[in-house]
Amino acid sequence: MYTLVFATNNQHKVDEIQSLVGNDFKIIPLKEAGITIDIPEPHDNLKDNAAEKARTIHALTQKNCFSEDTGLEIDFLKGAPGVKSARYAGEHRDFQANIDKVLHELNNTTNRVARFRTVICLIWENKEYYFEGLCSGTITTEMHGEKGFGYDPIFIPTGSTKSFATMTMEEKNIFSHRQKAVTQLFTFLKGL
Ligand code: ITT
Repeated sequence: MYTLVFATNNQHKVDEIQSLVGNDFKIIPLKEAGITIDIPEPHDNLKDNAAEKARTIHALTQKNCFSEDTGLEIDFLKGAPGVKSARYAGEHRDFQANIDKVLHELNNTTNRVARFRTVICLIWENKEYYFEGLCSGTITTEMHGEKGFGYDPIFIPTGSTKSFATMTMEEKNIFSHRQKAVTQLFTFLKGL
């Protein structure tokens, strides 16, 4: 079995990815690896932030690892919150405040087209590899559901009538940006 450190402090991401991975790989979240740092995300694009996170953890552990950075891109907001998704309403990273801000900004428009984009950076045997997953959908006018995290209560993926926050993790994984990027990552690893 291969082990891979997952460079994230977000337990929801760990749970989603763990539910996708078979027995061939053991994912080690930062907490389990004994690492408690706040990983920097200083760049203006997902790829560079994903690289920064993976490189930071690789330098600390010297182990094979991967990171992912995700953004919600809303057409009416010209791609915002995008790379700023975690801190859209301020540095305190408040899911509810971020949702309130988005709903307020879309208050007067019927153009509610959006997508989640995930970029994964894998560092395997000291080489870097990138994978990307997209999930198209629309932003609702009010919140629906309490599952998941982040913007899940206001996002309905194309092909469903339900928000991510009303879905089980398995249902969300059928549509999700993260699932698509992670599937590429593990297909790549299995092919090595
Ligand atoms: P790490 O950097 O430690 O991995 P994070 O929470 O900072 O965790 P990101 O920067 O990748 O993660 O994500 C930015 C934000 O985008 C995140 O805080 C959520 O608000 C939102 N987000 C990411 N994935 C999401 C998903 O699947 N559903 C809903 N919102 C999501």
